[in-house]
Amino acid sequence: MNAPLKNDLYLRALNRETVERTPVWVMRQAGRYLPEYKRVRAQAGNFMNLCSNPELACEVTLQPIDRFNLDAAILFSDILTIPDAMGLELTFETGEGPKFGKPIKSRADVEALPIPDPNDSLQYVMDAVSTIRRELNGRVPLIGFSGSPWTLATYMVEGGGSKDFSKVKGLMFSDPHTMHALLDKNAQAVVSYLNAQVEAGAQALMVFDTWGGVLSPTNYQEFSLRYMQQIVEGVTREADGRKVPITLFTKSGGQWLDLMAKTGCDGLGVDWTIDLADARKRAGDSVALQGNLDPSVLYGSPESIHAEVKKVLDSYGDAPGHVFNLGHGIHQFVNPEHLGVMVEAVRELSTRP
Ligand code: 1CP
Repeated sequence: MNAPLKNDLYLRALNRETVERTPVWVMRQAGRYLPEYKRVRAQAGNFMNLCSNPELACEVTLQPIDRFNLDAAILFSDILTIPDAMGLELTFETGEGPKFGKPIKSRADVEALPIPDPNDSLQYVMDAVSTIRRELNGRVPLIGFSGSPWTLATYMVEGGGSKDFSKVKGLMFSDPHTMHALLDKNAQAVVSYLNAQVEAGAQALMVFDTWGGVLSPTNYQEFSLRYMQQIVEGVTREADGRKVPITLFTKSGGQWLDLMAKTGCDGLGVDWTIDLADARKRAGDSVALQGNLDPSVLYGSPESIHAEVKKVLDSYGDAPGHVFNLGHGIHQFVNPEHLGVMVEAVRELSTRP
């Protein structure tokens, strides 16, 4: 049996309940800006060794919780575990980002892709989830996650990161049928992967659509949003008698928050290119919002960080349903003490009498 939750601010805020103070966590909160992360990463040898060792994955997940008392933990893993389990042969070369040995090149490649059984080739992720949940001992909720079908497809077709998305967009425009077959497989794989994470102990879910914002409005709906909708409809929404909220985050997707809210998700991640007051108007009252401090604010002085945090809190206003976060992942060269300043500012400025 897992321990009862001592701090459920994050879950209550996503449910748009009134909370004593605004909960805060940070995308990529475990990672290279933390010296204690770099030590464990060096011990593991490479990034995938770190992800596939449940004890080490648990250790780095808890590091930012111990250091900053954040209000949610996020599983330490990566969105690219799914394509790796599909046989695309993922490697991370130091300083170079992800690479696939066998990227998707043809219709036949898509047809041959298996939908991985999460309790087989992805069992290491489920072991990390259950280990982290046990070690958290009810301190804060654990967020499970995956990439969106479109964002996964960009890496699978490009063979790694990309600047212009020429291959994946080339496929999308020249052979939309094959593109849809790939996205449908990815969506099925994501649903069973997220459901297995909930089964293993994840208490909330997040879908990272990092590259949805590179699409035109109509193509965003057809090639990204539609498959996130499939995920919202397919995932477990309750476990142990409590709602399992799901948050969708399309980077550069501020103009589509209304459409995203209509999927029936619980929360929307918002980047820093839209004011939270506008974001609320667009998204409506059916969802909570997560965000949206510009990650580069953490390069500024403590005084400027305090002032920028205040602007974000003020732009959301007094209504319930705000989860404080950066508008994208924390940068690797940020001074960790500056994140401490941010977290303290959120606590101080958002505490309600
Ligand atoms: O050498 C290292 O230590 C690798 C750096 C690193 C880390 C710390 C990578 C490689 N992934 C991660 C962890 C990670 N990735 C988490 C852990 C949990 C946490 O937030 O603390 C999460 C949620 C992700 C998700 C992820 N991976 C996304 C979506 C979110 C986002 O930031 O946009 C994406 C796009 C990836 C792909 C990826 N993995 C790693 C890198 C460097 C990249 C980006 C590659 C590119 O530039 O396209």
